[in-house]
Amino acid sequence: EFSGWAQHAPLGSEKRSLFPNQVESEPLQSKGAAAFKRRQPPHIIFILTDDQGFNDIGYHSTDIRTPTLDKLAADGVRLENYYVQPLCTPSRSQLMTGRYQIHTGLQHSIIRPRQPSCLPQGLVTLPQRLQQAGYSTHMVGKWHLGFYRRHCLPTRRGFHTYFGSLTGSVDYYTYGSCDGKSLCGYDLHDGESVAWGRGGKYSTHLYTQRVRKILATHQASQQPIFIFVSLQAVHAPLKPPKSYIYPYRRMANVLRRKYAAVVSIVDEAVHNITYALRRYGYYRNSVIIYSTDNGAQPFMGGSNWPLRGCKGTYWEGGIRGVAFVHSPLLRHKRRVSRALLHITDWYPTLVRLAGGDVSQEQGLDGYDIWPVLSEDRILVIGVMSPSKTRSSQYV
Ligand SMILES: [Ca+2]
Repeated sequence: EFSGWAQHAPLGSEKRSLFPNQVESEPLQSKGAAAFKRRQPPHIIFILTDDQGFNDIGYHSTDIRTPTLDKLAADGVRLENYYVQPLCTPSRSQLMTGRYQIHTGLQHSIIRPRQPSCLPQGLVTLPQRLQQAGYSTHMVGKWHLGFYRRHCLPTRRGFHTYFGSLTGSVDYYTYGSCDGKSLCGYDLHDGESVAWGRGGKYSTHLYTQRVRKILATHQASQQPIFIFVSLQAVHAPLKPPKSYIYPYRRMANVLRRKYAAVVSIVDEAVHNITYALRRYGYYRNSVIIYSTDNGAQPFMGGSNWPLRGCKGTYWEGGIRGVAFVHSPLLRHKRRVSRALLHITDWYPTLVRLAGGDVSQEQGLDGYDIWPVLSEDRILVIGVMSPSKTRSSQYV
């Protein structure tokens, strides 16, 4: 049963639509329980970039241009006090489970290609919960949560389909991935098979093409969809096509020039994804979340200015992430949120939006922040009681 937004709607407000942005096309029925007409939960598009720094998005930066991201953020809610982990694997494990990395066992560093480790089997994942809620779930891009056994693969951890790379620092064209200099391999996978012969195309373009295909073939009105677009951009090795570097040709720092081009390609990708969302009938009932996985590496052209530190550190530059939410379903849009938010919050938030219930889940670290995002409410977290039950309320 869908209870996501309705739960936070003011009581006795039949005169005001629960879903103000959709009232024109689909008016709610006027009497009694019928007013709470059950609707399809929203389509969820989660775009995660890799190593994008605080200063690496148009609305923060003076040298990088991201008109699409800027507009989506301006029309949605910009998250200016949002935290992630300083590295890929810990951050991604938190996103998938709603738990701090100390609880996923992935607190140390990234999972290296030869390391027999992965996201623990016993932890339920966000896409598994969304599948339970009736979603069609898809992942495109970088996994980096281990693959040493088949049960570690994205398709065994809640995704109906998967297309992407299982490791990090993969080449954007050849999909070659190395663990030191002694061991290299081809890392582009479709489902549980190696996607031989699919390389050669720049990954952000290849992944966008896949997302577009998923959106074009799925029936938006029949079933809610969750797509985790986990771009390998803007992580090194930076090899953007030359045409994207040209607009930044006057930038003195050559690394930064390439980096800016890689960010611009992400901007274009998000433009194409949102265009497809509109074209294929998803947009009006969608939630788009954009987030980095950790701070930038300045030695690779990224910038976390004005924050101190970088990727791999617990300074603000390593863990304060760029992020925003864009959705026609947000009640209070076009604003900047300075609420203290965390990457573990997406799990309970999205499960609730999907109509699921997290109240019985033990050990969750994240909180449902939809009322914070949508209605600008404040989440007050209580002191843990001796029974370790968590208390929280929205004011
Ligand atoms: Ca990363």
